[in-house]
Amino acid sequence: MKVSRRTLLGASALGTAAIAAPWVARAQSAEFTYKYANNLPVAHPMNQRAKEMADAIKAETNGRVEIQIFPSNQLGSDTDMLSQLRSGGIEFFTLSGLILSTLVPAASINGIGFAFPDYPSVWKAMDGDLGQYVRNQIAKANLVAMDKIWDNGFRQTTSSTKPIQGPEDLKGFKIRVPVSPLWTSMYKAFDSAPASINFSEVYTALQTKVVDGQENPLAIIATAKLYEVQKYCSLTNHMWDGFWFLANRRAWERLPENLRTVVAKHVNAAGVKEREDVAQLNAGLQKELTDKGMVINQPKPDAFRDKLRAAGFYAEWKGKYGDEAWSILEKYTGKLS
Ligand code: X2X
Repeated sequence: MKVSRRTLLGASALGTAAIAAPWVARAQSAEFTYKYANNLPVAHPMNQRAKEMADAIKAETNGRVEIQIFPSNQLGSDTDMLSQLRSGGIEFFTLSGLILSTLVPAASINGIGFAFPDYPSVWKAMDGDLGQYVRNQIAKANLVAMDKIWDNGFRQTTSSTKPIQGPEDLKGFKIRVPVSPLWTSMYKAFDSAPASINFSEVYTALQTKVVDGQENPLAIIATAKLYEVQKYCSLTNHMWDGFWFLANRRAWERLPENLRTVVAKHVNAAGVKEREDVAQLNAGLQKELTDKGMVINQPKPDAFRDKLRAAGFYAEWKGKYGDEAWSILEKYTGKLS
C-alpha cells in the first residue's frame, strides 16, 4: 500500500512536470528583469534584506518581476552607478543622500554635522516631513525614491595613526570622504585635508596610506573589514547617513500599477528590517572590533560642534539649503545655527 502510493505519487509528479515543462519555462523568464546595484559587501544587512526582498517580490508577482542584485560595487563606483541609474542601464540603486546631492543638492541635508542626537529623531524626520521634502526634490531630478530610507548609520572615525579625541586632532588629518560637497566642506571647517574617494577604492586607499583615516558606521567598518587597515576607531557619531532606494523613472513607470505596489511594499518592508539589523549590529560591534585589535574611544560632541559653528559651517549650509528646508530640519533636531 505504502509503496504503491509512493509509486503513484512519483509517477504523477513526473507526469505533471513533463506536461507542464514548456509552460513553466515560459513563466520562469520574468516579464520584468530589473537590476539593483549597491556599494556594500554581501555580508552587510542591506544585501541580506535585499535578497529576501527580491524573493518576496518574485513570489508575490508570480515570477513576473525578477530583481537581480549586484552588491559590492560590481557594476562600478557610486559615481558610475548613479549615471547608469539615470540612463536606465540599471533600474534600482541605493545611494547615500549625501552623494546623491551632487545631482539633488537638498538630499545631503540629513548629513549636517552633529544634527541628530539619536535614531528616534532620525526616523521621525526621515519618515516625516524632512524625508518627504527630500523625496520631492529627488522626483524633480526624474528619479523615484521609495518612501523608507535604508539605514547606513551614525558615522564614526577611524585612523591608522591616532585616536580622534577632539576637533584639534582633525587638524591636517588626511581623511577619505565620499564624493560630496557637504563632506568636503565639513572637514575643511575642521581644517582637515579631505580627499574625495569612492567607497570602491577606500580599502586600498587606506592600505597604501594615500589617506590616514576614513569615517563610516561600525556595520561598514566591520563588514568591509576596514579594521584590517585601521587601528583606531573614535565614536564621533558626527552625522547620520542613509541610503535612498532609487528607481529609474522610465523603468518604474513601465511596471503596471499593481506590480509597482507590490515592489514598493517589499522594498520598504526590507528597508525597515534593515534598519533594525543595522542598529542591532552596531550595538554589538564595539566588542567585536576591539577583539580584532581596534582601539576604541568616545569623544564628546560639544567641542566638534563649537568648532563647526565658529567656522561658519551651519550658517553657510543654511544659506545653501534655504530657510524652508533648514526649518524643516530644525523641527526635528532643535536649533542648529
Ligand atoms: O562611501 C561610503 O563611505 C559609504 C559606504 O558609507 C556610503 O555609501 C556613503
